[in-house]
Amino acid sequence: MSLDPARLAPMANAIRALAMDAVQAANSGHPGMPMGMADVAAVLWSKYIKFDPKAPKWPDRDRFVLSAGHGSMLLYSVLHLTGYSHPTIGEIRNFRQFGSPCAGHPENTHLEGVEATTGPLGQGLAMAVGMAIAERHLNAEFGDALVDHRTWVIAGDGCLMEGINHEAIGLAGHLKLGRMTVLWDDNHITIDGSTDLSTSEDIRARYAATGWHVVSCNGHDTADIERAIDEALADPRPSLVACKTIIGKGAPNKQGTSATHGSALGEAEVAAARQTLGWSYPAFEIPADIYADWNATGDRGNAAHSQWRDRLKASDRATEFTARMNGELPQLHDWAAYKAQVAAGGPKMATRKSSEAALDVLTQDIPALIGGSADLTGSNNTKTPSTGPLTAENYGGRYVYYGIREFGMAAAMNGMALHGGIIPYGGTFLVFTDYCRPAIRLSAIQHVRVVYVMTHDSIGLGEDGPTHQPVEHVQSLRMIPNLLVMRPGDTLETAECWEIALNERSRPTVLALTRQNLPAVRHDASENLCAKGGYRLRGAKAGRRVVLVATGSEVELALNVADTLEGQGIGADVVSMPCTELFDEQPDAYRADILPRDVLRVSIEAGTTFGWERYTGLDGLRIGLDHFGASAPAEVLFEEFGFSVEKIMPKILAKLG
Ligand SMILES: Cc1ncc(C[n+]2csc(CCOP(=O)(O)OP(=O)(O)O)c2C)c(N)n1
Ligand SMILES: [Mg+2]
Repeated sequence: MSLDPARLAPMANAIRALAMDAVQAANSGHPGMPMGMADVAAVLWSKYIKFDPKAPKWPDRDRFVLSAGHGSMLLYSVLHLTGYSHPTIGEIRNFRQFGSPCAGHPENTHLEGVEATTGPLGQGLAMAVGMAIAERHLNAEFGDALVDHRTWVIAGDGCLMEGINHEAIGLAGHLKLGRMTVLWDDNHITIDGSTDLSTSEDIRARYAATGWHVVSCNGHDTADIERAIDEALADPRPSLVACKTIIGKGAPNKQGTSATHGSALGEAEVAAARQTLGWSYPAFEIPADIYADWNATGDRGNAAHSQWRDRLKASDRATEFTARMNGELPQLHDWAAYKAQVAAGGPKMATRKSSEAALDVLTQDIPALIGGSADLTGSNNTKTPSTGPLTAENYGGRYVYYGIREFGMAAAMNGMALHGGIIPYGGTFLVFTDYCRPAIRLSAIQHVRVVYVMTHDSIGLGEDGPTHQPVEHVQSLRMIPNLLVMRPGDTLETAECWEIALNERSRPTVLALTRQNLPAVRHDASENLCAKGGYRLRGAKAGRRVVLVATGSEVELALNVADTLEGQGIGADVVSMPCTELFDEQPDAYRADILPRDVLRVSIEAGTTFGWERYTGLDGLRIGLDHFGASAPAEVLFEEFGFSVEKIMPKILAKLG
């Protein structure tokens, strides 16, 4: 079927008009990209994207990601015109105003139809790779009848220029994600001007070298766009469709220049654009026949959806599939027994090993768990017998070898979680959270359940030295809102932290885990005490004058310090604080009981002390590491840097006076 160019032109102009008028009304925003890609969008939704505005979340819809998130008005226009209940025209009029779901950049929490929060360039495309992985995996598991959709991306020059693009397309090419199509807004313009200012790269050659199919088209010739997309769909590889466009197309004096990128066109230019486009309607008014043509684009998806519903009804796996897509956890058969066994005691163990032991059980019971590591599988202990490799030959596997692509891994995990049906976890060294921090931040903004398994969490990793030893990382991750940062102190706490992370449906978690062995510090699994964030691990025996608050590997040290204090008749509580965020959410009375003000409060954590004043008070004592580590065996480093009973005792005694 070929589309009718005469019908597509006014449909595209409706996007152009809404974009330039909304940006003009807000006097803020980006008209150039929506105006430039309007023709491509009209073709894409008219013929290709499978969507149902009446049921925006049905699991077998195509996923569309606007990676060039600054062009948000393109997406808002399409959602409105195709008949999603939101955004309304009123909400579009309020583009970029407080309370409007039409935020400056698309936010997945604001509108159905916005599959991912985008704006940080490059990450949208990288998340789409995760969505495409999720689709193939669930297809392998549930079959064509239930899972059979595509992933579409609109990306700009910026998305392709960012470093993460290399990681993302490398992974997609390797995994042969042929159902992924990227439409590149090849307009030769970025904010500073022509792309000639900053790049001479042969993007087509780079994509081809990475295992992608590449095709070009004139992004303003709808028949040519159609030809190119048809070719992309026919090719088994993931496809890059280079759409040669003019940024701000339709604004007669500004099109083709960066002036249209990120500011209102101005009243005069908007009026001139109306002339040029032959668009005689007032701002925010769309003629009924154009609405009707846009609305009709949803008919294909609506029909596909109803056929899919029939197939779901007929499927003997309907309940399982629906629960899975709803993100529900199945019954955990062996978990309680596992925790009881751990509480009974065991050998000294690194918490990365404790995490592996927990994952052994959890991956057996929870098929949605898809693991992976950025080339540190043996160090992160992320692979279990239940998770075979997920490869181009076997998408049914449950372990992704992400390669040395930390940022790409984190973004792909966001995409998998956004897709639904998958709970992704992935590992690297904690110090390299810096390499994926922008995606961790997007996990938090997007409220997705992603678990970061970050091992080698302090100087305790030893000989690899300061480049590999996290110092500021735990504390700096705690600063990210809506992110749980957990530093468990033994095998039981690690199990509890995993349990919390998996039950958190709208928050990501970072697990900070040790390389070095730790003894068991708790032997009662009757209540998940980590869920309180911090709890009294051991109460003072003598009159309490000190509360020691420690996390992770330093809990053992705190217990030893407490023993020594008690030996001198000084009562000391030991508080284990695996997760400050959860502790902060406890009632005042609980927190006051755990951290009383009338005693000396001492924090012990092998990381920056910055921020621990919140728990020790300014008059408390903070034992930490406010400088980089060194290359030496772990025990030597702990001793040298003051993490020993002998070095801590005099500081406490001096404070007690
Ligand atoms: C990671 C990141 N860096 C910088 C920006 C700021 N920024 C927004 S759009 C843009 C230029 C993008 O150029 P292009 O993708 O070609 O978009 P176009 O101007 O063609 O619409 C920049 C630098 C951003 N949003 N994200
Ligand atoms: Mg551009």
